[in-house]
Amino acid sequence: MQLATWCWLSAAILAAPGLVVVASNDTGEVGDGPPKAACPLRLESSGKCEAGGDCAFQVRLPPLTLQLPKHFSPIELEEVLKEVQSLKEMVNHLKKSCQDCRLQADDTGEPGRSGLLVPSPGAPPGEAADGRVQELESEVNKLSSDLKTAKEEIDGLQGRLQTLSRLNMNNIESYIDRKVANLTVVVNSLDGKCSSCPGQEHTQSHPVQHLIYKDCSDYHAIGKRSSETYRVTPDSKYSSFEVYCDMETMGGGWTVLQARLDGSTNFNRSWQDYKVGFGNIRREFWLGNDKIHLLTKSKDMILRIDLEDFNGVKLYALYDHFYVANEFLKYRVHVGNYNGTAGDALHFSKQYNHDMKFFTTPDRDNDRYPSGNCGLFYSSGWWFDACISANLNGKYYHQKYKGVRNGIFWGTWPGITEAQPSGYKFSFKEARMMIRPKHFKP
Ligand SMILES: *[C@@H]1O[C@H](CO)[C@@H](O)[C@H](O)[C@H]1NC(C)=O
Ligand SMILES: *[C@@H]1O[C@H](CO)[C@@H](O)[C@H](O)[C@H]1NC(C)=O
Ligand SMILES: *[C@@H]1O[C@H](CO)[C@@H](O)[C@H](O)[C@H]1NC(C)=O
Ligand SMILES: *[C@@H]1O[C@H](CO)[C@@H](O)[C@H](O)[C@H]1NC(C)=O
Ligand SMILES: [Ca+2]
Repeated sequence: MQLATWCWLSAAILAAPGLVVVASNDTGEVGDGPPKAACPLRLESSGKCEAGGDCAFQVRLPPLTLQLPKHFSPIELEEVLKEVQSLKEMVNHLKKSCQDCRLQADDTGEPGRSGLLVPSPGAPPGEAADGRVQELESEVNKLSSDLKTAKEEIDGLQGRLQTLSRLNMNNIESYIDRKVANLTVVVNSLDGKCSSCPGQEHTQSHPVQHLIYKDCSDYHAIGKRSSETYRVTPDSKYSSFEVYCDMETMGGGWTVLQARLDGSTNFNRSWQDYKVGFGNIRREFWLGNDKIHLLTKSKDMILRIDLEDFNGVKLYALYDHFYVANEFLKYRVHVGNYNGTAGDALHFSKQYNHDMKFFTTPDRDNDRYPSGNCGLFYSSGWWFDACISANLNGKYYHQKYKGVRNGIFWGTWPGITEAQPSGYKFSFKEARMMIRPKHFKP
C-alpha cells in the first residue's frame, strides 16, 4: 500500500504521549529535539486489511522535545506549557480526525460519527474504497499543512523562549528573595519577642543584668570602648564565639567579619573552611559564614567596608543593609543601598552585581559563570557573579602584580580599571568588612 510508506511531514509534532522537557546545561540555546530530517510524522497501515483491500491507517505523532535553559524557572515554564498544551490539543484534534478516518476505513459502509470521510451512500464498494483513499490523501494533505502551521507556531514559541530575557529571571529571583527577606523579618521579630519577654520579667525583678551580648554593639552599650576581642551569642540556640570589635570607627560598635593586613593568611580555601572561619581574628581572618549568618540574622545590620591602597589612600563603602542567608541557601548575600567614598563596587552594573549572589569557593561552584568556577579562577571564596566587580578575599599581593586579576579587588577604586603600563594590576594594602545594627546610636 503506497500510503504505508508515506513519510513526508517534516513538522515537529506534539502528540498524545506528551511533552518531554529536557534540562540543558546550555543557557543560551533553545531548540527542538529531533533533527528536521528525521521525518517525525508517519502514516502507516494498522495491519488490519480486509478482503476488499481496505486497510486501516494510523498516524503516529512523535513527542516534542524542547531544550530549556538550565536556569529556566518553573513559573515561566508553566506559562509556556499552557501555550504548548493548546497547540498539542490542536494537533490531537487533527490526530483524532485521522483516527476517525481509520474507523471509517474499518467500518465499510457505516458513516463515521465525525462525518469527515463519509463515502457517498450509493457508490459501489470498490469506488467507495478508492474515494476513501483519495479523501484520506487529501485529509492527510490538509493535516500536513495544518501540522506545518503548528510547526510555525512552535517555532514562534521557541523564538519567544529564546527571547525570555535574563531580566525576567531576575524578576522572579528577586521576587523569591523578597519573600525570603520578608520571612526573615518575621522570623527575626518572633525571635525578638521570644527573647525579650523573659528578659523584661527578669529586669523588673532583678535590675541591671545584661546577659546576652549578641554582637559588638551590645558591648558598646554597656560602656566597652576598647577595640578588642569579645565573646558574642547572636543566637542563644547556638554556642557563643569570639569576635573582634572595632569600638572607634564612626562611633564604634562594629563586629569585624573579615580583615586583610599582610598576607599572613591564605584565603584560597574550601567551602568547609569558609563555613567555620579561618585565620587569626586579631589579624587576618574570615569569621565564618555560619557565624556571619547568625550575626546578620539576629539584628538588621549595616555593612562597612574599609580599604587602603599602597599609596596610603583610604576609602570606605557603607551599605544600609547586610544579610547572609544560611548554608542551605548557599549563604546568599543581601546588600542594601550604598553610601561612602570607595564607590559601589558590589552593585557595579547589571552584568556585575554581587548582591543576591550565592557563596562560591574553589570546591563549590554556585556562581553565575556557566563555564567554570569563579572561586577557582580567582583563588578565593566570595559571592561571585560571573565573576567579579569586587573581591575582598582575593590573594594578598604586596605590590602591583601581573596576570589574572586574582588579588583583592574593588572595581570602583579610583583609577583601578585604567590600563597600567605593562599590564600591572592594582593591589590593596588593607581591607576590612564589619557590621553594626542599623539602629545603633553611638
Ligand atoms: C553539562 O556540563 C557538563 C560539564 O560541562 C558536561 O559534562 C555534561 O555533559 C553537560 N550535560 C549536558 C546535558 O549538556
Ligand atoms: C514584603 O512585605 C512588604 C511589607 O510587609 C510587602 O509590601 C511586600 O509586598 C512583601 N513582599 C512580598 C514579595 O511578599
Ligand atoms: C587554590 O586552591 C586550589 C585547590 O583548592 C588550587 O588548585 C589552586 O592552584 C590554588 N590557587 C592558588 C593561586 O594558589
Ligand atoms: C551618607 O553618609 C553620610 C555620612 O554618614 C550622611 O551624612 C549622608 O546623609 C548619607 N547619605 C545617604 C544618601 O544616606
Ligand atoms: Ca560556575
